[in-house]
Amino acid sequence: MARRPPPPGWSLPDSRASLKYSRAAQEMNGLEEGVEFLPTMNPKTVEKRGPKRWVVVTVVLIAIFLFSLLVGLLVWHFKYRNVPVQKVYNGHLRILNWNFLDAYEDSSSSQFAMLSKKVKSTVEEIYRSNENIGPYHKETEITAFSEGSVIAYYWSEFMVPKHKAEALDRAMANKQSLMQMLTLKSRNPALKVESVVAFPADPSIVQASRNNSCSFSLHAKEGEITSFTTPGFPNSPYPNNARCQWVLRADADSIISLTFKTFDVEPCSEGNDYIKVYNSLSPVEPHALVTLCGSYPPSYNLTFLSSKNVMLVTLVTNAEGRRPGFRAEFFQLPKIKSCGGTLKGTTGTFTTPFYPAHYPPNLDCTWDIEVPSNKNVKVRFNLFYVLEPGVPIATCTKDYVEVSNTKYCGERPRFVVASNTNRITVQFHSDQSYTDTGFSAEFLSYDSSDPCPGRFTCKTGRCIDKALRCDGWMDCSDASDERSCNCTKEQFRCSNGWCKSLMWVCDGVNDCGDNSDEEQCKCPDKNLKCRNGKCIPEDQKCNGKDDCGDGSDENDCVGAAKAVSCSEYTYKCRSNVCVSKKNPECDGTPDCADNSDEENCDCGIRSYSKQSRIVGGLDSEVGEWPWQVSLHVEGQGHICGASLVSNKWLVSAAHCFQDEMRIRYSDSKLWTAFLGLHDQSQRTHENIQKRKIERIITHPNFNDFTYDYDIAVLELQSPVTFSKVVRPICLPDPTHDFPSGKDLWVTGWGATSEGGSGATILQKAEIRIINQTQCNSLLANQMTPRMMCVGILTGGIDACQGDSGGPLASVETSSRMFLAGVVSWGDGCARRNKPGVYTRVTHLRDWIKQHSGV
Ligand code: 4AZ
Repeated sequence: MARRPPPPGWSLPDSRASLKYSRAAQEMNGLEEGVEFLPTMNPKTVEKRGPKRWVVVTVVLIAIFLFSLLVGLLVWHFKYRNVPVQKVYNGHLRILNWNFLDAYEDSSSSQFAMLSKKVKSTVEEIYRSNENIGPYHKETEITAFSEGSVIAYYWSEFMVPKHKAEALDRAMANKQSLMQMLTLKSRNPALKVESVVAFPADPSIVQASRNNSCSFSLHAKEGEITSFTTPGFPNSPYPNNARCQWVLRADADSIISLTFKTFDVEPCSEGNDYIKVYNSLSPVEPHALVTLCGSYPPSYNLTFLSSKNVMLVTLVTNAEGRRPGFRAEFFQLPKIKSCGGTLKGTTGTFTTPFYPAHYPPNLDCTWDIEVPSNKNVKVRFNLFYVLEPGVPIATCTKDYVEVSNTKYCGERPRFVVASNTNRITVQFHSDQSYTDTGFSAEFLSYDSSDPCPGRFTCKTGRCIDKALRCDGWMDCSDASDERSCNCTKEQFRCSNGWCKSLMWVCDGVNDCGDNSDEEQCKCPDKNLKCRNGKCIPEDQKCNGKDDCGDGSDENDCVGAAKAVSCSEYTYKCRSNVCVSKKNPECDGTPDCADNSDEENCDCGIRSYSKQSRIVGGLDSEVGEWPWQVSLHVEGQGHICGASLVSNKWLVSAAHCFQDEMRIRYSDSKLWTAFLGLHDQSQRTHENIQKRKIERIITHPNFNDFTYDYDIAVLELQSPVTFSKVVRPICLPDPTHDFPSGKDLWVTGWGATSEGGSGATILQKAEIRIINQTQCNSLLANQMTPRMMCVGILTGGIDACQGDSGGPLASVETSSRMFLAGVVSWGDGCARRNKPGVYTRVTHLRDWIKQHSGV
């Protein structure tokens, strides 16, 4: 750290300091000289004539010290302790002896002015009567009224010395004391008020409410949908440094349903723009329903309900980063009188009110479920989203579902709660803030002696196929199907007692969970395992020499990528220099001296930031996979998938273009590519770009018996325009490593079950790369180096007929997506131990480049 020069007047413990000191010493010598002139015969007289020298010095020093202390204290008191701070509170109170008039909705009406004056003086009276509040009150403004009898909303501004701020906070937070003040002090109140509450608020709201240029008030019309947008939407972005608010109202005894139809604000991050919806006309945290930021695809459910006839939407923006904003719609609904009820029968379904919209706040529902008396009952929650920000799922202190004395909250995968009688009660509680999608559940009756006839009963109550017991896969969510198992000859016993297929041993994937299936295949201590399995001493890694023989010890070196000798696994820059870093393409860091690894990187980015979850299974969101192409044949509709890799070129599977008896699929004129498509039943949407195919180039080595070299490139007749829903995926370098165990995404409109029909909405599934050797043994040695196995070996998730040609996408660093594979073939679909087979793009990368130039 650099040293600052001392300020003028400072003394240093150096020669200058000693000079100063000696001058003082000289002065003292002067005093001593004077003493020398006094008569010395009577020493007492000499003493009486003045205090001793040290007494004088001490007194002077003490005086200086006390004076400085006093000055310091005064400065501290006036400058710091007493410095006034601004405090703002938002509050509301209920007026009991008043009737609501429609004119109260209009803040410029005389009726509004009259009632606000009264409320203001009542609020001021409350404040005056408290010594911790009254002296600091500066201003109160009534912002709105709503029904009930009349609820008044206001903000109050205070200027309070710093040391009194905490006392003010405490006094304002004390509901009882605010009320007491009113009842005790006000002898003849014109307004009978109750429920006076106030919460600390952002001082900028005072500024915003004074300048109401971005303040809107809307009342729902019976049977009509009202829409509103951020200023300028969709033609221009919303303003910077804005505080906007929309007051939404409905008729008395109604509630509001609000839906954001389009939503695109700054990405979520501290200090960035956000939108908040309140179940009140007061923007206070305890009544916040949701805070929204980032962008949402139009298909995402952004519907929120109020508990009363008011709602407030606020927009807070910062100094930079303007986005389009939102378009929202709202309408009124009758207030729900009750929810829940009695459900009888052997089976049935029930959901939280308005599911899958966010349930309303302040709600309690009870379902009393009863099945025939000779049966027991269980409840299966198929979808469960009861999450409040910041609430631990262990406590469920806010919104929750209660069944058999256990509270459930948060986001939970499908779960079952069973009763050992024929009755069960499900209670749902939502508090006044933050709501979620809720749940969708079913109840089922079962035989108490045999809860899962012919099947295995998990400890959770779920029934699974008996064959799934001790098969090495966790099928019960509590793993009860894999406990107390005797491993078979084909299985390996993990250290934690699980039995796993012998095939999974030493495959580079921690299948046991405790890594015991991989431990024994490790290289000796201080050795490194090469990709080809060879063990080499650790110090040979990144030494610039290919010690493994496959270059894998030189292709992932820490620090700046250094130039190394080229091998099968090292990335080659355009200058033909090879660098040591693994997968350096488009990772945001220039690794080649000529920057060639960061060129042509406008690819692999999705327009919609992926939200934390997908409601309703495996449907994709609009714009989630902007490189996905649907290839149609005239008169037949969707036949295959493909991936957009530039504005003119697609990558697909060669087998899609093989002629059949009556149809010449190799004829490019037959095909039409749909880009930006989401729903096969809506192919005329303005976002969709439709192109004819100019030419189809299939790999000359494609073998239609083995499906080796299953790749094709297709040229579009005219280029597409990149948009939110049309964008290319990145093509990986031939040296790009997609390791076994990595999770990838496959997408398509193919069949949703083996032999079933195709999907209407683009589907997505997350699947895992499977070790090539294992895969070869699972698929009867049909694998070639141009193929890779990707799937979930428990079955149930896979590509299927109609997905062929489509992308297998991998999220790489810098969150770009790369085309790892092309859907090619499989032994049926989603069968256990039968993963899907994909064309390995890295092995055919040079061929793609050669024919498409991409
Ligand atoms: C097909 O027929 C197909 N399970 C594609 C992928 C898979 C199976 C069949 C993988 O297009």
